Amino acid sequence: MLELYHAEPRANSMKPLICLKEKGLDFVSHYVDLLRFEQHEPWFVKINANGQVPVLVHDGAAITESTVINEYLDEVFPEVPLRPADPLARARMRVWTKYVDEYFCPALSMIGWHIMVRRIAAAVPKHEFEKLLARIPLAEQRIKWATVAGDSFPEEQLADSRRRCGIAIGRMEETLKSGPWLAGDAYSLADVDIYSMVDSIPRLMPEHMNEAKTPRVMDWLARMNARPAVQAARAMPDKTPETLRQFGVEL
Ligand SMILES: N[C@@H](CCC(=O)N[C@@H](CS)C(=O)NCC(=O)O)C(=O)O
Repeated sequence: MLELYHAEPRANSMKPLICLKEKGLDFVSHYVDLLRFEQHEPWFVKINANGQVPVLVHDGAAITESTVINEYLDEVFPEVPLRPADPLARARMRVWTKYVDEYFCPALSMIGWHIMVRRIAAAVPKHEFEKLLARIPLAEQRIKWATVAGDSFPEEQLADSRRRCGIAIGRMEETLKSGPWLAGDAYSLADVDIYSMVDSIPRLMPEHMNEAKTPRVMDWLARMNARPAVQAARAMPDKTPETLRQFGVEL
């Protein structure tokens, strides 16, 4: 049996949701409400000691890390392959998924936290927030929550993260000159993983991603949006309150 603990169909939660839908795999969906801080509750920390989504549970065994989850799914359920068979194309796919995790996602996440999570933190009364902070298992996440509950990130860091997002989109535009998908001829986990992040860029940083500047990325985005699996993933529960919906970013 496959179970997925996930939040809204965005960012790291979106990656395995698309992968599962592409493969047509049945799974039990466990929605974790990040805005109610369920990810730090003891029952969830028992499933993922980092207190973060997503987590795949396969026949009782928990697998964390969205990129690893997707590679695991592709290895165990290879019928609809999402990793290129050619070793060179597969290496290119992995360079992209590594790039998402190490470069693009941290930059985008800082912007998302600054814009949206700040508002979530501000809505919690101070004494309650202190208690919530104390139970966050990862020190880095505790610092991130405390930062947005305070003055947020310094402007130089935010500017650098915006710059990095622009670099990432530029790199996609360059890569798409030589093939329809990021790893070449075949649609792969590179597309799934980067789509899950890029999705919010036209809204948050339209200067980096638009028809005039990045036509190939816009075309790729339209092809991604048209995929039934992507549409099915996006149709998963989204409990973002109306007031925060316009930001559409994930924690
Ligand atoms: N490296 C992890 C990162 C997971 C992660 O950052 N999850 C976010 C949602 S996209 C989360 O659970 N945030 C809530 C929090 O840290 O309190 C992965 O790729 O799965």
